[in-house]
Amino acid sequence: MKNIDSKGHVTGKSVYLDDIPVRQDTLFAAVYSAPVAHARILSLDTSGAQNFPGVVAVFTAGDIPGENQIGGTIPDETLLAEEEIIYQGEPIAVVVAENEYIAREAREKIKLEYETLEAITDPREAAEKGSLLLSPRTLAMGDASSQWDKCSYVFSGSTKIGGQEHLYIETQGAYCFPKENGNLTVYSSTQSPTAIQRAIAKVLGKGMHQIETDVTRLGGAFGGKEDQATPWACMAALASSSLQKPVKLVLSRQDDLRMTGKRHPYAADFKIGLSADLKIMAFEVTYYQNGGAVNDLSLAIAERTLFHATNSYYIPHIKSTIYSCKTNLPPNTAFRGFGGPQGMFVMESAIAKAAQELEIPALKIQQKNLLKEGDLLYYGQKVKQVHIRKAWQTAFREFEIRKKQKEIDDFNKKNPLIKKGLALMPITFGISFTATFLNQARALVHVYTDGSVGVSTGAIEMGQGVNTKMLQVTAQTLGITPSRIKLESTNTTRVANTSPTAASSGADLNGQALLIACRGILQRLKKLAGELHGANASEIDLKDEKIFVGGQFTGMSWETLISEAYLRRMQLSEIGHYATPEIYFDKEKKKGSPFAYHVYGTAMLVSKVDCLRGTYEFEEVKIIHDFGESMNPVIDTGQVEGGVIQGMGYVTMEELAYSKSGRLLSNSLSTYKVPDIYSVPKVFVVKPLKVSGPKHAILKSKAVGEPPLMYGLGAYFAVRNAMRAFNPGFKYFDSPITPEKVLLGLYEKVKA
Ligand code: QUE
Ligand code: MOS
Repeated sequence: MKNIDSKGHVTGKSVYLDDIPVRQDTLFAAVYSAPVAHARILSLDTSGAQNFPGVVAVFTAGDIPGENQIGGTIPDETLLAEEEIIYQGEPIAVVVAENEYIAREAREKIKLEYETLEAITDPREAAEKGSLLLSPRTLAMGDASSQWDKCSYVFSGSTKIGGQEHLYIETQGAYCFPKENGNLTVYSSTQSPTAIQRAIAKVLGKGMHQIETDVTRLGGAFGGKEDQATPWACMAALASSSLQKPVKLVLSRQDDLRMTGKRHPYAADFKIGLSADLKIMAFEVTYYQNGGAVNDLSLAIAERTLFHATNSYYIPHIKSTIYSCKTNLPPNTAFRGFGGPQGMFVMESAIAKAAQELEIPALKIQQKNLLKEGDLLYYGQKVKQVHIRKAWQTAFREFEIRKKQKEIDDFNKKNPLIKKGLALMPITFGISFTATFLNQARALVHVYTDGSVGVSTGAIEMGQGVNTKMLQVTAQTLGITPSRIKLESTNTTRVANTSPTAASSGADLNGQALLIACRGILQRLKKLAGELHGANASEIDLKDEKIFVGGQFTGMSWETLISEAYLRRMQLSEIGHYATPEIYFDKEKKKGSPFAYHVYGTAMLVSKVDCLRGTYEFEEVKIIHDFGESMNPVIDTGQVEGGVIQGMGYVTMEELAYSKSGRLLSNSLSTYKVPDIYSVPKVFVVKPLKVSGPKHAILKSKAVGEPPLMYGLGAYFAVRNAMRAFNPGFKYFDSPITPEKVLLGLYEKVKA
């Protein structure tokens, strides 16, 4: 099954927010935002903008009829700043004009007087000053502190890992229409239509039932539109509701880069203890998460960092602590992996450090400590159907790792200025929202009298192919051809109380709900077909649009059966509701089984570093990935490929730069470099691990959105290993490992 959107995408016919035909009386909004990162507002004068020709209105905090509050998890985030500015780019006013050019020009006329306050941009500094979003949290198993004496080797170190810009192709935006009786319809580029509905209701002092959110598809999101699509939709709604006109607000790329949060930068301290035979006996880690100015999703993200602190390894004694630090940066937010990459990076850094000190390849330590069936993860979950060893061994065999390493060593001996490096990156990633209540979904199916079918779910199509998967579930379950099925937009009026499409679980949760809905209709149809053909419902099959009794074609088609069902006044619609069974987490005891299952895999990455210039490329990336039983190998392989490249960019070339005063310096694509087609490895192989899929995965096809990103972390270690062949003692542990840093590291003097 091809992605049902591919034709629309390549012919330019797919409809995104900016493609919705604009009603003639539409007004356009631009956001006036904070020029500095931390300040007390003394006065705000919007008259210059108000009087600008073509401007219709300017809105500030005082114009909000409901609550000036959009915090998604805790109420700590204003829609428009009131007395204090807490990050550069924080929205202060919304200028509404006849067109967006006027709105953007007019906002420059706003006058703001303020008293600058000291800005914090560094998470360690924030922690020292007690600037935290929440008191530090700890997860533990065993007693790490009592183990150090018993270990043969103990190493400690520190590392930093940078943030990452989402760079969805479609920037943030919303288009809001006033409806009768104070109701509103908002089109938004969001992963969380219900969050938008809820926030607009709160800001306008309305009921959620008065707000309808509708989403056809997004031009990418990667977590950046989970919480942070909300402000723009609320601003458009505020203006639209007040002026009773359609209002469109779409961020320019520069505004988007400057105003929105990114993946959280982290700093971390670690201590790792190993036995003589390289078993990791104890691990202690403290993370400093750069949360930005408000919570957003930082606390949920911190939790996932703790859950992924051990990556794919069993460690009997471990203690992990995280400080979610409040800084004067835009609120950092969800990004593919959701805190997992940072946790796993620190674990791999600790192993790399130990390997370097012991003068052995890291893979010896990695291999010795991989999880096995029934091992207890330190948060209390027993791993079942654990495939990490199988993935590792398969990669070792199929990619001939030993031979490859030998080739690389020989190459490095012969070439003084070009060095290659190999790294293996195993991944183990938990699937489910860690907040159990979010693991629910609904789907609505209508069968029309001509036998065609309309499907609505809570899933947002953001390029990941979830609609194609939903169509497959429907076609397979009802036994009809895909062309009869339409995937409707995601709309809060048709499917209510949706969880964000996030946590890699969009297809699982919505697919299971859809399966339940389809089976409800199917059951009634089978009963009817049984009555019509003098058979039991259990003997009926619907396949290829035909009705079978005991495997024999009855001569009746799907269309005829539906029309018979309608004439008998049968219910041809169904809502399916799904909540992932069994998962739980006890916040008091800090133990539980939060994940429906884990996704496993192993990547081999080979880098080639030019030791004169500090530049590098990747010769090979080969992956054994656990798809379970993929329901769509083309889509799923695409998710792995995209995720790996995004992860490689994260730890190699993508470098966010802020000034000391909290201004984003890398505020355009000429100063923030992302991977392009030339960054793709020369040899790029993704092979499925041959395993069966778990029952909680949709049709046993495992979640695939986030896990592959973490393979990309291996790029950092592959470059490092190449650098060590040139300068064995260099100590660099921070990510990203940009060409500039590589060059410095290559020529760093080794202390005796
Ligand atoms: C509240 C939460 C969670 C959340 C959003 C909330 C939560 C959680 C996720 C999540 C996980 C992985 C992702 C992602 C989101 O979102 O617990 O985007 O990749 O795990 O509002 O408690
Ligand atoms: Mo999430 S980082 O939107 O899956």
